[in-house]
Amino acid sequence: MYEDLRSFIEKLEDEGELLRVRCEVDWRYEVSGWIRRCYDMKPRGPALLFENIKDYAGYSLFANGVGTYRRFALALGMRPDSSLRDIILEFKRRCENPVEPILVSSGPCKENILTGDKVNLLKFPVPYWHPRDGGRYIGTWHGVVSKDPETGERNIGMYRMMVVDETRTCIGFLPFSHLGIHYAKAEEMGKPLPVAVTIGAEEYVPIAAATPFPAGVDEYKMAGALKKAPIKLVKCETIDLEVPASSEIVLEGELLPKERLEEGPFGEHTGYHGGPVRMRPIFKVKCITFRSNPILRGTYLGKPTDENNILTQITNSAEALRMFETYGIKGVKAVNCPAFGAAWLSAIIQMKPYYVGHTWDVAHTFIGSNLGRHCKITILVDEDIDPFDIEQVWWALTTRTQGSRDIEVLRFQRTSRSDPSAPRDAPEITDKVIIDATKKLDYPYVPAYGSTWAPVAYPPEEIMKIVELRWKSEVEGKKLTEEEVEQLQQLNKKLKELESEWEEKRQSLRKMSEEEREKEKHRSYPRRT
Ligand SMILES: Cc1cc2nc3c(=O)[nH]c(=O)nc-3n(C[C@H](O)[C@H](O)[C@H](O)COP(=O)(O)O)c2cc1C
Ligand SMILES: [Mn+2]
Repeated sequence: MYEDLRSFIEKLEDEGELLRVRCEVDWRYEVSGWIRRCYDMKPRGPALLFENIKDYAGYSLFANGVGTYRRFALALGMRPDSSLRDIILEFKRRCENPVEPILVSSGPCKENILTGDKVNLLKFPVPYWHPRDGGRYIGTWHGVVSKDPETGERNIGMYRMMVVDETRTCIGFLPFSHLGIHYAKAEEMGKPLPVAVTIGAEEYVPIAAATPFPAGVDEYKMAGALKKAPIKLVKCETIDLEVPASSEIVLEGELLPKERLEEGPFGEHTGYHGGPVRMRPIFKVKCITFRSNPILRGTYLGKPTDENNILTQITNSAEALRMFETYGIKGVKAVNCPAFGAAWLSAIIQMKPYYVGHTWDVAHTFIGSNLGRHCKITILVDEDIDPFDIEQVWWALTTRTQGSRDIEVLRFQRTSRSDPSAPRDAPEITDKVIIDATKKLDYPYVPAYGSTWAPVAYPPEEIMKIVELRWKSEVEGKKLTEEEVEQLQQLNKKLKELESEWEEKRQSLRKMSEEEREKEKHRSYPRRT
């Protein structure tokens, strides 16, 4: 497990997953161009360490660290070829065992300390990500730390931060985010809210900060769960908050009550400059601490599939499973929030429906949760459909749904303003669609099928096993082992037994009464008289 961002970068380099960009790159839009090129490569390109950013000698910028499933697996210390499904399941399993952080006396993040008029956010190579952005965004892959002013509960969230000037940023948190709740309470008390920002800590921290854990959960504990070891924290210099000792850069300050400034637009997670300029709370920075030769961790957000979409696909799919378990909703087998659909905006839920209406219960629970807050399209599929294989999902959509019965449109649901299709006069409101693409349980039971739904046309298991063995011997020209020869004999024997069963089914299916025959004749070739 990695103690800091630098050891993860080294690991990526060992694995051939890192590109050191040594030529001079402009922080105006060009950094984004390099990252974009890596997103668009097939297969997706490497993580990037920019070592020579124009005007910023001695500073570097790291991006696209977990922009592929391979690198996300490496970040978790898993085998790089782990499947997406396994990464999600491992993520979920780890989250079941939170690990308390520990407080240490000092750490690399204290190597340099700036206070008073030395504070300058533009000391760091903060990119201008898109020409249409409202400013330079220093916070794109980080953790914003705050405490509930009433209860003292700690929260770390990832909310975009636009530099206003040397000592101020806007923070783009939504009102239902946990920072939003802390801030609302502080503002009611008329008090500033102390806030610290950690940039470039070990990747578990920003990953946990971006995961929609329930309110009241300390994300440092969850980062520890992902790390399988405690996150080492140090006290801030000027406020009563703790930050990871390994952070490359730490900003300390406060969110001012009642004051707002223009923030945005920004190239957003939906893939658009979807939202307008917003009036956002102001973060006044009083102190900056940083490692020598700091690495600014950032990410480029834009048209899917960006690094943030990959992250959100994993975090939200895993958290959805935990949420269903916590609520005691049975039957859910897997959840996939596809990265290429901007992760937050759609979900495919694989389940085994036990009763008529079960699918709707599951979908409504998801949409009503913090995870489904932006989810516009929720698709429910059966156990035999792999939710990670969009071809299979498409087949279920085309063959297991009837538009008028299986598609429900919920109107006036909450969302963020980043979706350009939202109504112009009410952009926080969206329609949400549920598509039940499961085999319906309320169809008449067909004894010959043994089910309410048409059987899938696919050769029996035994036949496929026989073909597998014969393929080996006949096509690949390999000699079967004694065990395999024996297996083949057993399979052929089983087939003989099955044949009588199949014949019986065939007969019962084909048996028609005289009345049914007449009816069916007319149905196939209608006659007027
Ligand atoms: C790259 C990135 C940028 C994000 N930007 C924002 C943002 O600007 N505002 C916001 O409310 N959520 C944003 N999110 C989503 C939040 O990080 C996520 O909902 C998280 O759960 C918030 O923490 P909280 O649940 O403790 O409030 C972003 C996520 C990622 C990965
Ligand atoms: Mn939280």
